[in-house]
Amino acid sequence: MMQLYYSPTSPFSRKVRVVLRELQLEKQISEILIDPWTDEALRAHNPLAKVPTLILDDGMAVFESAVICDYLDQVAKSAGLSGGVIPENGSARLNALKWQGLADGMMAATGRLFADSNRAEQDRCEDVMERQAQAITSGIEAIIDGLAGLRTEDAHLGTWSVLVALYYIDFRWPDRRFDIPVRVRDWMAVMSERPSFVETVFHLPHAGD
Ligand SMILES: N[C@@H](CCC(=O)N[C@@H](CS)C(=O)NCC(=O)O)C(=O)O
Repeated sequence: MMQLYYSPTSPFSRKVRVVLRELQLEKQISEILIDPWTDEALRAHNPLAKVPTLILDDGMAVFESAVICDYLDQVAKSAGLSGGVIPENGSARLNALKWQGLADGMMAATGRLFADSNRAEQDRCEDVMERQAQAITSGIEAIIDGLAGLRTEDAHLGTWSVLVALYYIDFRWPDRRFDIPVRVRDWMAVMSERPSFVETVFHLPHAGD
Protein backbone atom coordinates (compact mmCIF):
# COMPACT_ATOMS: atom_id res chain seq x y z
CA MET A 1 0.00 0.00 0.00
CA MET A 2 1.22 3.52 -0.79
CA GLN A 3 1.84 5.83 2.17
CA LEU A 4 1.13 9.53 2.29
CA TYR A 5 2.92 11.59 4.91
CA TYR A 6 0.88 14.65 5.74
CA SER A 7 0.30 17.29 8.35
CA PRO A 8 -3.22 18.53 9.27
CA THR A 9 -2.23 22.19 8.93
CA SER A 10 -0.58 21.84 5.53
CA PRO A 11 -2.58 23.12 2.53
CA PHE A 12 -0.41 21.22 0.07
CA SER A 13 -1.16 18.05 2.01
CA ARG A 14 -4.87 18.83 2.02
CA LYS A 15 -4.86 19.34 -1.74
CA VAL A 16 -3.42 15.84 -2.23
CA ARG A 17 -5.81 14.34 0.35
CA VAL A 18 -8.82 15.90 -1.40
CA VAL A 19 -7.58 14.76 -4.80
CA LEU A 20 -6.93 11.17 -3.75
CA ARG A 21 -10.51 10.98 -2.45
CA GLU A 22 -11.96 12.55 -5.58
CA LEU A 23 -9.99 9.91 -7.53
CA GLN A 24 -11.37 7.15 -5.29
CA LEU A 25 -7.90 6.01 -4.31
CA GLU A 26 -8.51 5.90 -0.54
CA LYS A 27 -8.15 2.12 -0.36
CA GLN A 28 -4.73 2.23 -2.01
CA ILE A 29 -3.15 4.87 0.21
CA SER A 30 -2.53 4.90 3.93
CA GLU A 31 -2.28 8.42 5.36
CA ILE A 32 0.32 9.03 8.05
CA LEU A 33 0.06 12.18 10.16
CA ILE A 34 3.47 13.59 11.05
CA ASP A 35 5.23 16.80 12.04
CA PRO A 36 7.60 17.61 9.14
CA TRP A 37 9.78 19.71 11.45
CA THR A 38 10.68 16.82 13.74
CA ASP A 39 10.06 13.59 11.83
CA GLU A 40 13.44 12.09 10.90
CA ALA A 41 11.85 9.23 8.94
CA LEU A 42 10.45 11.83 6.56
CA ARG A 43 13.88 13.27 5.81
CA ALA A 44 15.18 9.77 5.07
CA HIS A 45 12.59 9.60 2.27
CA ASN A 46 12.57 13.22 1.15
CA PRO A 47 15.73 15.34 1.49
CA LEU A 48 13.51 18.45 1.76
CA ALA A 49 11.59 16.90 4.71
CA LYS A 50 8.34 18.46 3.50
CA VAL A 51 4.79 17.25 3.42
CA PRO A 52 3.08 15.96 1.43
CA THR A 53 5.40 13.07 0.56
CA LEU A 54 4.06 9.93 -1.09
CA ILE A 55 5.91 6.62 -0.71
CA LEU A 56 5.17 4.22 -3.54
CA ASP A 57 4.86 0.45 -3.11
CA ASP A 58 8.46 -0.01 -4.32
CA GLY A 59 9.72 2.51 -1.73
CA MET A 60 10.23 5.43 -4.13
CA ALA A 61 9.41 8.79 -2.54
CA VAL A 62 7.43 11.31 -4.60
CA PHE A 63 7.22 14.89 -3.38
CA GLU A 64 5.84 18.27 -4.51
CA SER A 65 2.06 18.20 -4.31
CA ALA A 66 1.63 18.95 -8.04
CA VAL A 67 3.83 15.97 -8.93
CA ILE A 68 1.94 13.72 -6.50
CA CYS A 69 -1.43 14.84 -7.95
CA ASP A 70 -0.20 14.18 -11.48
CA TYR A 71 0.95 10.69 -10.48
CA LEU A 72 -2.31 9.86 -8.67
CA ASP A 73 -4.30 11.10 -11.66
CA GLN A 74 -2.40 8.64 -13.86
CA VAL A 75 -2.92 5.79 -11.38
CA ALA A 76 -6.68 6.40 -11.23
CA LYS A 77 -7.04 6.74 -14.98
CA SER A 78 -5.06 3.61 -15.77
CA ALA A 79 -7.04 1.64 -13.17
CA GLY A 80 -10.26 2.95 -14.75
CA LEU A 81 -11.34 4.23 -11.33
CA SER A 82 -12.37 7.68 -12.50
CA GLY A 83 -11.97 10.13 -15.36
CA GLY A 84 -9.18 11.80 -13.41
CA VAL A 85 -8.76 15.35 -12.18
CA ILE A 86 -6.41 16.59 -14.92
CA PRO A 87 -8.13 16.91 -18.31
CA GLU A 88 -6.32 15.34 -21.27
CA ASN A 89 -7.15 18.08 -23.75
CA GLY A 90 -4.70 20.98 -24.27
CA SER A 91 -6.58 24.08 -23.15
CA ALA A 92 -8.69 22.35 -20.48
CA ARG A 93 -5.52 20.76 -19.12
CA LEU A 94 -3.66 24.07 -19.09
CA ASN A 95 -6.63 25.74 -17.38
CA ALA A 96 -6.65 23.15 -14.56
CA LEU A 97 -2.88 23.45 -14.09
CA LYS A 98 -3.05 27.25 -14.19
CA TRP A 99 -5.56 27.35 -11.33
CA GLN A 100 -3.45 24.89 -9.39
CA GLY A 101 -0.46 27.19 -9.92
CA LEU A 102 -2.35 30.22 -8.63
CA ALA A 103 -3.67 28.29 -5.63
CA ASP A 104 -0.24 26.88 -4.76
CA GLY A 105 1.21 30.40 -4.83
CA MET A 106 -1.56 31.65 -2.55
CA MET A 107 -0.98 28.77 -0.14
CA ALA A 108 2.74 29.57 -0.01
CA ALA A 109 2.09 33.30 0.51
CA THR A 110 -0.45 32.54 3.25
CA GLY A 111 1.95 30.18 5.03
CA ARG A 112 4.81 32.68 4.89
CA LEU A 113 2.71 35.64 5.96
CA PHE A 114 1.25 33.68 8.86
CA ALA A 115 4.72 32.56 10.00
CA ASP A 116 6.14 36.08 9.64
CA SER A 117 3.20 37.60 11.54
CA ASN A 118 4.13 35.42 14.50
CA ARG A 119 7.67 36.79 14.65
CA ALA A 120 8.73 39.49 17.07
CA GLU A 121 8.29 42.92 15.48
CA GLN A 122 12.03 43.57 15.20
CA ASP A 123 12.50 40.32 13.26
CA ARG A 124 9.82 41.08 10.68
CA CYS A 125 10.44 42.29 7.18
CA GLU A 126 7.45 44.50 6.43
CA ASP A 127 8.17 44.71 2.67
CA VAL A 128 8.13 40.96 2.29
CA MET A 129 5.00 40.65 4.40
CA GLU A 130 3.23 43.29 2.32
CA ARG A 131 4.19 41.41 -0.84
CA GLN A 132 2.72 38.15 0.51
CA ALA A 133 -0.48 39.96 1.54
CA GLN A 134 -0.73 41.44 -1.96
CA ALA A 135 -0.37 37.98 -3.53
CA ILE A 136 -3.25 36.75 -1.37
CA THR A 137 -5.48 39.76 -2.12
CA SER A 138 -4.77 39.67 -5.87
CA GLY A 139 -5.21 35.90 -5.90
CA ILE A 140 -8.67 36.27 -4.36
CA GLU A 141 -9.49 38.88 -7.04
CA ALA A 142 -8.39 36.48 -9.79
CA ILE A 143 -10.66 33.80 -8.30
CA ILE A 144 -13.58 36.25 -8.20
CA ASP A 145 -12.94 37.07 -11.90
CA GLY A 146 -12.82 33.38 -12.81
CA LEU A 147 -15.63 32.26 -10.52
CA ALA A 148 -18.25 31.82 -13.25
CA GLY A 149 -15.99 29.30 -15.02
CA LEU A 150 -14.90 27.56 -11.84
CA ARG A 151 -18.53 27.11 -10.82
CA THR A 152 -19.81 25.75 -14.11
CA GLU A 153 -16.92 23.64 -15.39
CA ASP A 154 -16.62 20.08 -14.18
CA ALA A 155 -14.46 20.29 -11.08
CA HIS A 156 -10.80 19.55 -11.78
CA LEU A 157 -7.44 19.75 -10.03
CA GLY A 158 -7.52 23.55 -10.29
CA THR A 159 -10.95 23.72 -8.65
CA TRP A 160 -9.86 21.57 -5.70
CA SER A 161 -6.64 23.56 -5.32
CA VAL A 162 -8.41 26.93 -5.30
CA LEU A 163 -10.91 25.74 -2.68
CA VAL A 164 -8.14 24.45 -0.43
CA ALA A 165 -6.25 27.76 -0.78
CA LEU A 166 -9.36 29.74 0.22
CA TYR A 167 -10.01 27.49 3.21
CA TYR A 168 -6.38 27.81 4.25
CA ILE A 169 -6.70 31.61 4.36
CA ASP A 170 -9.74 31.24 6.65
CA PHE A 171 -7.91 28.68 8.80
CA ARG A 172 -4.97 31.03 9.39
CA TRP A 173 -7.10 34.15 9.86
CA PRO A 174 -10.47 33.10 11.31
CA ASP A 175 -11.06 36.82 11.95
CA ARG A 176 -11.34 37.17 8.15
CA ARG A 177 -8.44 39.53 7.68
CA PHE A 178 -8.74 38.86 3.95
CA ASP A 179 -12.08 39.64 2.41
CA ILE A 180 -13.59 36.68 0.56
CA PRO A 181 -16.94 37.87 -0.86
CA VAL A 182 -20.22 36.13 -0.09
CA ARG A 183 -20.69 34.71 -3.59
CA VAL A 184 -17.32 32.97 -3.31
CA ARG A 185 -18.16 31.80 0.22
CA ASP A 186 -21.48 30.35 -1.02
CA TRP A 187 -19.60 28.32 -3.63
CA MET A 188 -17.04 27.19 -1.02
CA ALA A 189 -19.85 26.09 1.31
CA VAL A 190 -21.51 23.91 -1.34
CA MET A 191 -18.26 22.28 -2.46
CA SER A 192 -17.00 21.68 1.05
CA GLU A 193 -19.92 19.38 1.83
CA ARG A 194 -18.16 16.74 -0.24
CA PRO A 195 -16.62 13.93 1.83
CA SER A 196 -13.19 14.82 0.39
CA PHE A 197 -13.41 18.17 2.21
CA VAL A 198 -15.25 17.00 5.32
CA GLU A 199 -12.64 14.28 5.96
CA THR A 200 -9.66 16.60 5.54
CA VAL A 201 -10.65 19.70 7.53
CA PHE A 202 -7.62 21.71 8.72
CA HIS A 203 -6.87 21.34 12.39
CA LEU A 204 -4.01 21.85 14.79
CA PRO A 205 -2.37 18.57 15.76
CA HIS A 206 -4.15 16.95 18.72
CA ALA A 207 -2.18 15.87 21.76
CA GLY A 208 -0.80 12.41 21.02
CA ASP A 209 -0.95 12.80 17.21
N1 LIG B 1 5.86 23.10 -3.05
C1 LIG B 1 5.62 22.10 -2.04
C2 LIG B 1 5.39 22.80 -0.71
C3 LIG B 1 5.31 21.84 0.46
C4 LIG B 1 5.44 22.59 1.78
O1 LIG B 1 5.86 23.75 1.85
N2 LIG B 1 5.10 21.90 2.87
C5 LIG B 1 5.21 22.50 4.19
C6 LIG B 1 3.92 22.35 4.94
S1 LIG B 1 2.62 23.23 4.13
C7 LIG B 1 6.28 21.79 4.98
O2 LIG B 1 6.44 20.59 4.89
N3 LIG B 1 7.05 22.55 5.77
C8 LIG B 1 8.10 22.02 6.57
C9 LIG B 1 9.42 22.57 6.16
O3 LIG B 1 9.46 23.55 5.39
O4 LIG B 1 10.44 22.03 6.56
C10 LIG B 1 4.42 21.24 -2.44
O5 LIG B 1 3.64 21.65 -3.32
O6 LIG B 1 4.29 20.10 -1.94
